[in-house]
Amino acid sequence: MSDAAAVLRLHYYPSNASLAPHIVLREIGAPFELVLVDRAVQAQHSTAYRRLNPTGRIPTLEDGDLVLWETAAILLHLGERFPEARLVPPPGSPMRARLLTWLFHLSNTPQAEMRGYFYPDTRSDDPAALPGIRAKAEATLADMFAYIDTALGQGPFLLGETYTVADPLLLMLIRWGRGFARPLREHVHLGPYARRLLARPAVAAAFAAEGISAPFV
Ligand SMILES: N[C@@H](CCC(=O)N[C@@H](CS)C(=O)NCC(=O)O)C(=O)O
Repeated sequence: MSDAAAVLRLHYYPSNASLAPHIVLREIGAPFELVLVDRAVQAQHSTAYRRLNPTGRIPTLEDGDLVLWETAAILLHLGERFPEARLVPPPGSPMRARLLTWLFHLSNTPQAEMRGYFYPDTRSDDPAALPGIRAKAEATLADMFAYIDTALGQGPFLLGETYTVADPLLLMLIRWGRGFARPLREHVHLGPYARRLLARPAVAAAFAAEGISAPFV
């Protein structure tokens, strides 16, 4: 069990899946440390990093003695650990169930599909197949985000009036889709939503700390 005074340490790489928990840490306002996992030297596969996170993926959160990986799990953990930040609805409530639905959906479905777009070489050893895999992933993602855009509607947030840990996750995915033939920001609701989130001081601070410059989405 971690205690509130334990050191929070987020292992990150700029604009990777660590961006969502990074934003949440800044929303919470508790002290934390950022530790760069230097992908330029494949540090995510180093023995030292894999000791923390055997999947060799980013992010990892250290919360005192607790070591946690999987973005959505980290988001939920942070929300529960700092209830005063009101970033997760109470357990057992209908809103909590909706939050769980979005966290699981966003990470299992569009986020997982993004790997086909960014890392098509993980899906085939045939170099000639890679452009087709990438294009198919982009088309699948366009369908997924058309649904998400409709579900979001006017929002203002994914769960309606309440900002939750699911919002930085969706913003991160919108950012990742900025290079699509139809960038995700061009969906009718996703664009204004992303701009709304980017205006939050915690979001701006996380982007700045990671050295992310415009275009943000
Ligand atoms: N389901 C995992 C996926 C994490 C993931 O794929 N992270 C990417 C960066 S965005 C990564 O570590 N890529 C490096 C690699 O696969 O070697 C999570 O959400 O934490």
